[in-house]
Amino acid sequence: MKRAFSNFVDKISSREESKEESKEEKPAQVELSQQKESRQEQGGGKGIFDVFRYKTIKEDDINDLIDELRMELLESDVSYEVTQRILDELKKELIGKKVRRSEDIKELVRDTLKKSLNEQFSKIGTFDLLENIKKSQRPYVIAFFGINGVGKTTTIAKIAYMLKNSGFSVVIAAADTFRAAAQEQLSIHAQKLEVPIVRGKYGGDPASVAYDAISLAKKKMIDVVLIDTAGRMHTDANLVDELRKIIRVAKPNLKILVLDALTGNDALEQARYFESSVGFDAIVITKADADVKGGVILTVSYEFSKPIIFVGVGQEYDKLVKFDPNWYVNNLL
Ligand SMILES: Nc1nc2c(ncn2[C@@H]2O[C@H](COP(=O)(O)OP(=O)(O)OP(=O)(O)O)[C@@H](O)[C@H]2O)c(=O)[nH]1
Ligand SMILES: [Mg+2]
Repeated sequence: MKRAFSNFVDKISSREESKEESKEEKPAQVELSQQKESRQEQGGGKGIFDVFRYKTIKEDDINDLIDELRMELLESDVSYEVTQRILDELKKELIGKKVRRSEDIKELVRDTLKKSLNEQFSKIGTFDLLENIKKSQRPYVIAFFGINGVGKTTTIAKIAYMLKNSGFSVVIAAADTFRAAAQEQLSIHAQKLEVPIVRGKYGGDPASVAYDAISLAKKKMIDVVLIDTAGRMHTDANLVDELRKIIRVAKPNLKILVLDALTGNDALEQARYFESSVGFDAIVITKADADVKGGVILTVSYEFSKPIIFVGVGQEYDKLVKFDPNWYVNNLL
């Protein structure tokens, strides 16, 4: 299995070219197979020779290939449960299917899997942040949360940069009043990005920081409020209550869960925990530039059916890309 995320940045740039190529190739292939099919039909239709041309896939024909895929998905950090679910569905779809004897079963199995993963991502749908902001009332409020160190603050800075470049005005709410240096860290970003920031006092009430930033946005007609929050886990009971309060007070248009690609299957536990405590609307996956396999994307997509809107691919402000399911599936398999 290819490593989905390695060389992420390089692949992003070559992606458009390969898309163009495949666009040009496909119609020819489809045409060819259609011609072949109609020729076969003319030469006897569904006659007695069908048995020589077609066969029905049996479990034994695909068991080894399914085992191979199981290893690959698990090695890519897709969770065990999701791997089982995906492969059970794949088996159901393939067993009993009538295929040409000449058909390459290995290729068919992979293509069928790719198709069903793509269908899952289409079912979830994509989320266009800029479009969503455009059609919503102002200010548009986004709250970011996740466990310690996943990249919340960096992602906020990247999104502030992107929004500014797209012509939106932004204010950042530094509602992490828990970690000593959090306020300063965000102030440095705000200064570099030249966006206003509402700061809180160390140990102060983070919900009131969010409230003040929203009030400022209303007063100054600022388009978007980005709320940074302290990293927290389920063991931090006080911090969880505090996050609930921030959400209650800020009533964000969008609640973004930030997950670190490097955490692999732990990300699933984190997502479950945040879903049960405050709920979330969308996901950002960070640190995809590290040499990770990226199965976490498949796992959380199957478990939560929430869109992954961005993927962090580096520390700089411009290292945030839209998640492209098609590209991801093609690189995972
Ligand atoms: N390589 C890489 N590093 C990242 C990415 N996103 C964040 N980081 C780094 O991850 C580290 C932690 O990032 P922060 O943004 O401070 O994380 P946080 O979630 O706000 O952390 P806490 O506030 O302590 O919970 C920093 O060194 C960031 O530069 C990314 O997409 N790629
Ligand atoms: Mg932070």
